[in-house]
Amino acid sequence: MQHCILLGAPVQEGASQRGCAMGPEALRTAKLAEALMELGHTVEDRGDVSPRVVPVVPHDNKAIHNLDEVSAWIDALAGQAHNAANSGTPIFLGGDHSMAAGTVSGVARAAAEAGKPLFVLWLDAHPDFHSLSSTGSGNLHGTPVAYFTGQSGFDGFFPTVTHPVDPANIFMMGLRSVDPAENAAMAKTDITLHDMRAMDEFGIVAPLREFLARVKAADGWLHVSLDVDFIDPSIAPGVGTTVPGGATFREAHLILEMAQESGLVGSMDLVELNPFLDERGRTAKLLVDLTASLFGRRIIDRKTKSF
Ligand code: EXY
Ligand code: MN
Ligand code: MN
Ligand code: MN
Repeated sequence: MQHCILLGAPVQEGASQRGCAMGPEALRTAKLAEALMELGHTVEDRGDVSPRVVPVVPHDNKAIHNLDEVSAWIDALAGQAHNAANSGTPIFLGGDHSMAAGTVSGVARAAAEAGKPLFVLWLDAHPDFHSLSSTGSGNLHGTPVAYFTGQSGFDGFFPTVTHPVDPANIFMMGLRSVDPAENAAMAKTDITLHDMRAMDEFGIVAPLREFLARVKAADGWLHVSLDVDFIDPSIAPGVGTTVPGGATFREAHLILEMAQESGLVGSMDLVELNPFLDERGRTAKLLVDLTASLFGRRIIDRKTKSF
C-alpha cells in the first residue's frame, strides 16, 4: 500500500484557454481520495500550491504567454514536488501541462537523492518538446519536456534544472500532433516516441513491457504524466487541446494496469483537465477511474486464472 500525497496545481497560464485552474477541485469532487482509500492506500491532501510572487522576468520574446507567471509556478511546484516525493507517492492535480516543468524537475531531484534515475511515461497527444524560441503558439504547456530534459533556451527565464531527465528514459505514448520543430529537436535525442501509428502497428504490451524492464534494470523511479488529450476526445471531452484518434478506454486502463504491476511507479501528474469543457464531470470521473487502475484496482483478482 502507498501513502498518496495529493497536491493541487491550478495552473492555466500555460494553456491556450482558461479553465484548467478548476481541475484540482474537479478531481477532488470526482472523489479521487476516496477511490485511493478504497484500495487501501493512505491519502494526504496538501491542498493547492500557490505560486510565490517573483519579479517580472524581462523577456525579449513577446510571443510567449504568461512567461513570468508560469516561471513562478514552476519554482513553487518544483520545491513542493521534491518535498512530497520525499514523503510518499505524489499525485499532482492539474492544471495545464506546463506544471510538469515543476513537478517532474522536483521529483527528479528527490529520485536522484534516493539514488534512482527518473524515468517518465508520457501519455499525451503532444510531446510538449518546444523551447521558448521554437514554440509557435507561445503556450508554455507545449514546453515542459524540453525544459526538464535540460534543452537549451530556458536559462534566465525558468528556474535552473538541477537534475535533468535523460531523454533516453522517456517513453511517450499516444502522440498524434507533433510540430516540425519538436520532431527535429527530438530526433537529436534517444527519446522513445511510441506514437499512435506505432501503437496501431506494434501494440501496447511488448513495447511497454520493454520500457518497464529498462526502468527495473536501472532501479529507476517511474513518473507517469497523464494528459487528458492522450485519450480519445469521444470519451474525454474535458480538455482544450483535443485531437481525434486517441487511446481507447481499455488501452488507457491497460497501460496504467501494467505500470502498476511493475511496482515502479513513484509519482503521477493528472493534467489538462478543463472542467469548463467537460460534460457533467465525465472526464474528471474517467481520470479518477484511470488513477484507480494505476493504484491497483482490477476487474477480477489477478490471481484468478484468466486463460
Ligand atoms: N504543440 C502545440 C503548441 O506548442 O502550441 C500544442 C501544444 C499542446 C500541449 C498540450 C499539453 O499537451
Ligand atoms: Mn509576461
Ligand atoms: Mn501535454
Ligand atoms: Mn497534450
